[in-house]
Amino acid sequence: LNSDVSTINIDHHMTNLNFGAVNLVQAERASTAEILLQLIDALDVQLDEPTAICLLAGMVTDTQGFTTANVTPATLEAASRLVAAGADLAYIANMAYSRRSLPALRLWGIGLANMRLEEGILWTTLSRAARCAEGLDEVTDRGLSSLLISADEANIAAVLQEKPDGRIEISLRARPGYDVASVALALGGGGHLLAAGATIDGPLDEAVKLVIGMLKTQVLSEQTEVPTPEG
Ligand SMILES: [Mn+2]
Repeated sequence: LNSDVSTINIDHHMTNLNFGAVNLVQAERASTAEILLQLIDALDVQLDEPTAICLLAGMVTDTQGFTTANVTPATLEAASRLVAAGADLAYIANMAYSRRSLPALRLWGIGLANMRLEEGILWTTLSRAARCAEGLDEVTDRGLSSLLISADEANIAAVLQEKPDGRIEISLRARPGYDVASVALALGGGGHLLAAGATIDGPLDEAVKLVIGMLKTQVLSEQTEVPTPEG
C-alpha cells in the first residue's frame, strides 16, 4: 500500500489487529457486508440493485448461506432489505455454493483421496502439480475444508494448498467447542473460532508438519477446558 494513503479498515473478524488509520471492526456482526450496509445508511447513500447484489453475495459467502452461529435477526433483516432492493438470494446462494468447474471437482477428488485423520484432525493437501494437471493454476476454490469438517470423526479440518508462488494457503474449520482462529492468528492469518485461514511459506511438507503440530497442541489444550460456544 502507498504510505501516503490512509487505510480505512472495515471488518468483522475478531482477530483483526486494527491496523487502519480508521477502524470500523464489529466482531459481533456475521458479515462485513452487514457493516457496509450500516455505513451506506449512515452516509445516506442510495441502495441500488448492483450494490444490493454485491452486499448480499458478501453476506451469503461470509455466513455460509446464513448457517453460521453468529447470524442474528439483524443479519436477516439486512438481507431482507437487500432482497427487496433487487438482489436474487436463490441465484447468489446457488452460484456461491452449488456451482463449480469439473476440474475443480476432480481436484477435490484428489484431496479427498489423500485425507488423513489424526487425533480428530482431518486434513489433506493439494499440490500445485495436482492443480496444474487439472488445468488449474490459481487457488480459487476454498470449499473443500467445509466438506471435510462435515465428517463425523472430525473436530478440526485443514486443507493446505500450494499456491503458484510456492506459498501455502491454509483453510481451517472447527466443530463448535473448538477454535481454529488462534492457530490462524499465530500463523499470521485470522478469522473466526470455527472458520479461519492463513498463508505461510512452503514447502508443502514443512507446512504440514508445522500446522498439524500446532492443531494437535490446540486440540489437546481444548480437551482440558470447558468448550465455549462460538462468539
Ligand atoms: Mn468472515
